[in-house]
Amino acid sequence: MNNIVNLAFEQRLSDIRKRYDALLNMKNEPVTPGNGVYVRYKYPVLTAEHIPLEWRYDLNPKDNPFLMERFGVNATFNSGAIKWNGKYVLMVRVEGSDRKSFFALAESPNGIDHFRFVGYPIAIPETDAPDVNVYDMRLTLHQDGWVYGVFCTERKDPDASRGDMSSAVASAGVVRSKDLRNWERLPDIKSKHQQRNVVLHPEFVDGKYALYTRPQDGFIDAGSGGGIGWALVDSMEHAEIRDEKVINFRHYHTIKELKNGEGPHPLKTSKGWLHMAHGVRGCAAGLRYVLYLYLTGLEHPDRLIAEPAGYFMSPQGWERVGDVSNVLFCNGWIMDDDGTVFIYYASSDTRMHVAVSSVERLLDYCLNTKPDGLRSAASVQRLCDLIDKNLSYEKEKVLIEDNIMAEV
Ligand code: M1P
Repeated sequence: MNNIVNLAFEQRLSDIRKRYDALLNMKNEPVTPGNGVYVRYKYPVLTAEHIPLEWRYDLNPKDNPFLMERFGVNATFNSGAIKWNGKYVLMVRVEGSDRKSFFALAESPNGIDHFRFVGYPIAIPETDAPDVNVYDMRLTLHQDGWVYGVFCTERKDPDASRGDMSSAVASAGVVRSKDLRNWERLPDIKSKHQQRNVVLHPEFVDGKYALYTRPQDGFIDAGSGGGIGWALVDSMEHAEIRDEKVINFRHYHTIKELKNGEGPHPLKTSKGWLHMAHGVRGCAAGLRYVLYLYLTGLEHPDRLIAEPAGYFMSPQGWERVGDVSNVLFCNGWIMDDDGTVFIYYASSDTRMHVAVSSVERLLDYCLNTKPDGLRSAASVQRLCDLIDKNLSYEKEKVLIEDNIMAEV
């Protein structure tokens, strides 16, 4: 019997390893021609199936004769990103089948495939008030030399009524590191509102640390918080958001009418700070999360320069389906020295993808796409202007071609 079990164990392990190796070594493929702004890649860069076998199984046949999973992973999504020692590194939100999220690092040599988890999951030191759930870390290599990770820490609402097992309080937790392996926990950022999607700007502004914030009335509801906020704080060791002003507003009947939130920290470009954010609207099917871009001043990262109408990316095809369907979320991107931008986005709170663009293209998109006119008539006008432009260009082309023919 033991022999039979052992043979079955070995066979199953070999099958599982083969499948796992094939997944990790799979080459990704660009989906061309795309829309000219970015190119999506066909396969997700990380899924629950990418979790190392040593994390999921007890590999000792005596203790786990059926070779069953001992630790279930539900999803790998909403990842921070950073280029580190030449590798493309993601700080992944891993969600166990017990619904608790935690962080783990995955890296790739080229940014588009061969991502693999490294080392152990990250043990985030706790504060005096233990976190119940931690997620959505944004990584910022700050001018002060530290890599900061700002994430959402969630705890049960102490004012929840008896029997209410859902109400929670969201705050911004902070860790910092010099090697991405050892993380020092700093006090949570103090704020009079609940906060999610808090992001640290990479440079000092007026000698202070600058934060993108998202004040919200409740755990889910951004309510009277008008959009993405901006706050300067003296120190990250005892950060407190006192004066917060909204720098990117929500508007009626737009892709971000219900709420919005800063994505990763903005990228510094020759034309200004390039921001990625998510916008949320409600519909009969529930909430719909899309990604959008906006540009702010180099000297004044809190001043809007440009914001194209509508979304930059929306869930497509099977990206629309998952644990929380109809969601794209991005909290990590990497800009290479040659201007290539790797956009790491999650679909439907389930898996991670990559799309590739360049600073030049993203700036062109931001500066040459008209802003939202906020009315159907304005959209029609925008479209008619484009059609007119194309028709007159066609005429001009015909004239030029006629002239050339005449000269010949
Ligand atoms: O489920 C969609 C997203 O919902 C929240 O984002 P926001 O605070 O902007 O609504 C977060 O829980 C996020 O992790 C999640 O992807």
